[in-house]
Order: sequence, then C-alpha cells, then structure tokens
Amino acid sequence: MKKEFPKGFLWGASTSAYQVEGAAYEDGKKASQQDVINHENYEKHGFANADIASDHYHHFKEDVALMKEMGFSAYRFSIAWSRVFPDGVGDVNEKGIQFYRDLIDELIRNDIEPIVTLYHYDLPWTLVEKYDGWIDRQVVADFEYYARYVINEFKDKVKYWTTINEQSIIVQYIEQKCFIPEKYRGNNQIRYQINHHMNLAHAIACKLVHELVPGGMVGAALGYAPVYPLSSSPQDMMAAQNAHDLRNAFYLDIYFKGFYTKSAMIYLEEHGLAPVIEPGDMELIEEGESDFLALNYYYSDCAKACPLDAGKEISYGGVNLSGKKGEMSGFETHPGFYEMCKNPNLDTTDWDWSIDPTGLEYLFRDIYMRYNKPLMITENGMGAFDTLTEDGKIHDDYRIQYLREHIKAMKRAMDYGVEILAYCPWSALDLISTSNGVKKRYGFIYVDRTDDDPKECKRLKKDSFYWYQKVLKSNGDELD
Ligand code: BGP
Repeated sequence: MKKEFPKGFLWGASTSAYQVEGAAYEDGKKASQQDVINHENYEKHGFANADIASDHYHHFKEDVALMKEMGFSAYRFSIAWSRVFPDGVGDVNEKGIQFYRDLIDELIRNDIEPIVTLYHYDLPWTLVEKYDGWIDRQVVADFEYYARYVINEFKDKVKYWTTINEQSIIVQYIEQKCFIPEKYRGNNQIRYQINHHMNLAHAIACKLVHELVPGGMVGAALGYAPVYPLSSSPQDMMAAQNAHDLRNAFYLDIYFKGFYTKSAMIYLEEHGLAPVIEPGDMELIEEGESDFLALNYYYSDCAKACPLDAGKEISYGGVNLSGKKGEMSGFETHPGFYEMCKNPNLDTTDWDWSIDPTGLEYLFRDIYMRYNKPLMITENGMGAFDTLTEDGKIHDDYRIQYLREHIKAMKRAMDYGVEILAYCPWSALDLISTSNGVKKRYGFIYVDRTDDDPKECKRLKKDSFYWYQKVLKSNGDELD
C-alpha cells in the first residue's frame, strides 16, 4: 500500500430501520410495506418477520456503546417513515421522532457521525392502501412532506444524507422491495415507473438538503455490481455493455447528469417498458444535484449474449432461498440485449453471490473517473451461517477475510486517485436479511435469536468485532 488512509476518513457500519429496529407497532408506529411483506415471508418460507428484528429500538444505547468500543467514527442507518408519520402524511408521531432524536444524540455524544438514509424499502402501508404506493405519482408529494420534516428536524446534527436505498435493486427485485398489488404483478413497466417516481423523490431530497442543511451533503445509495462479459467474444462484450447501460449507467446518469441513458431508454421504449415522464420531470431531476454517491457493493455480475431467437423471455433477477450453493432461481434475461450468468472465475457465498474484491476497485475507478464526485461505501459484506460456540464465541474468519480483501481493494482505488469518504460495511449487528431471514448473518455483533424464536436478542462480539476494532484503531493500516 502506498499512502495511508486520510485523517478523518469515516469508518463504521450500516443497518436499515425495518431490518434492525423491531417495535414495529410500538409507540404509535404503524405498519410499513416491509412489515406486511415480511409477515408473508414468514408464512411462506419461515423467515423471521420485522416485528422484533434485532430489537434495536430497545437496545440502541447498548448498540451504540458497542459501536464506540469498535471505534466507529460513522454509523449509517435509515429512518422509518411510518414511525415518524404512521399514515405517511399528517400528524407527526412524537414518540417516533423522539427515538431518532435520542439515537442521533447518543451517536454524537460518542463522536460517531450519523449518515442518515431517508428511505430504505419501508413505505408506510397506509400509502399502499390509499393509492398502491410507489406506483402512483402522489407518493412523490408525500415523500417530500416526510423528507422536509425529517431534514429540517436534524439539519443541525446530520451532515450526510442518503436519499433512496438501491433503486437498481428495487427494479430487479420489485416484489421483495415494494408491495405490489395483485393486479400489477407481472407488469414489468411498473418497475421503471416506480423508479421514475423515486428519481423525482431523490431530486427533491437533494434540493431539500441543499436548502435546509448548512454544509450538508447528499446523494443516493446505489446497489451496484460491475458487469463483466462472460468471454472476450465481441457479442458477450456488447451484452456486458448493454447490461451496464440498463443496470448501472441508468442510475449513475440520473444522479450525476440528470438524464436517462439513451441506449437503455431506447431498449425500454421498444419493449413498452419505459416510464411515463411528465413535463417538468426531467428539469426537476436535473436540479437535484448530488454531492456524492453512496455505493452498496456485494458482488460483481457477468453477462453473455442472448440472441433474439434463443426462445427466451424477459425475466428479472433470481434468488437463492435455501443458502445451498447452486440454488439460485434464475438470471435476468433481455432477449436481443443481454442475459446475466454465473462468472466461472469467481467463488460465491452460500447464497450464490460472487466474491470479488477486485470488482470493488474496478467500480470505484470506473465511476470516479467518469463522474468525478466523492464516493462512499454504505454497504459491503458477507452473508453467512455463523455458529455460536458453547462458550459464546463466533469464529467468523470468512467474514474477516472478505472484508480485509475489500478494504485493500478500496485502498488501491484511493491510491489511484479516487476520493472516498467512508467505509460502512453491512452490517453493524446481525439483522433480518431482505430475502433470507436471520440465519443469513452479516454483523460484527451477533444477535442471539433464530427465525422462529426472538429469545432476548442478546448481543455477543464476533471475532470480526475484535478484528475491525484493530483496523479502526490503526486507521486501516493493520488489516492482518
Ligand atoms: C442490500 C440492502 C440491504 C441488505 C443487503 C443484503 O441490497 O440494501 O437492506 O439486506 O442488501 O441483502 P440480503 O439481506 O438480501 O442478504
């Protein structure tokens, strides 16, 4: 390694509200769409629901103390809209907003910089009942109502804001991330319509931070996987370019340049998938300038050519529900454009996510050199089945290995000039996965519960906790 990590580099970790807080119906909070979706997941697959999650709502002081002990200088978390406004708009829920005041004050007391995400998949359920949620344009105005209140409330305490979590992943996995009423299921156009509404909401939030927060900085949190061609054939290379345009550039261009990537838009128009764009929308999107981009990186992707006459249909990302390698249910396919596939050069996690630290270095270089804005990591991590030993230990050397190699890759990108503000891997503590319950764990802090039994959610320190503590103490110097 050439230079040292800069002084003031932010080290921490991430969570999201519905995955960690619990207290889903306590102190005035009403359901979010994730409370409903996760109840269904429990019924269908036995995955823990969000009712108790990691019970962070009741343990937050203990959790912040553990973050402090690890040496965090930042913590990235989200605010649950339905805790602040149980019905989406209207009267604020005093006890709900008080929870975030207490959490933010506790962080600041411990010299931990709050990095706040406004929206992480959990739309108030009332808005789904009222008008089908993100499918309807009304949601943009309601989001503005909520965002204005929250940003104004914390304008003197929170400098870093992220707007919407992972629009790219929402488009891919629409039914896990948004509640989609029966009549819209299978309608692929709504993926891009929802995304368009989120682009408007994102732009509004950027403008609000610039208007209300002195010295505030704002950007989206984008789920990002670089796309490699399966082979060096020109056809696979072109497929990888197409996949990059529709899966990555389609978001980067909106956030940084204020327009939709042309090739992707033409593909969507040709297939009746393009969003309805109203007069003034693109002007608003252009005005919503980002100061940085937050990236959530877990794996890289791979694409191959998919000829039109291959007899395939448009389909979106598959999932592995079992945690047994090889049980991924399918790959995104756009005949005539590209088909995603497994990269034979990379090992995977038990859930078939490729492990590729170099992919992180590659994407940092690629994004920064094209757009020239600071970047930060708001998610990066390895989901694994952890084992709690009889003497209360968790030996997660695989996680240490994963994080170590990714930090090294990030550092190599910095050595080549990429400006990176923070590293906040997923996750500070164990929490419920978006698609696999609590047995797929990511945390530095073990939360003692199972999918069926929340027990007392006792906190225990994993081996990775002590390792990360050393990393942070040496400002990223001691990684071994
Ligand atoms: C990201 C989400 C997180 C998180 C993570 C891991 O896409 O922003 O909410 O859960 O992925 O995914 P999973 O929980 O499905 O393993």
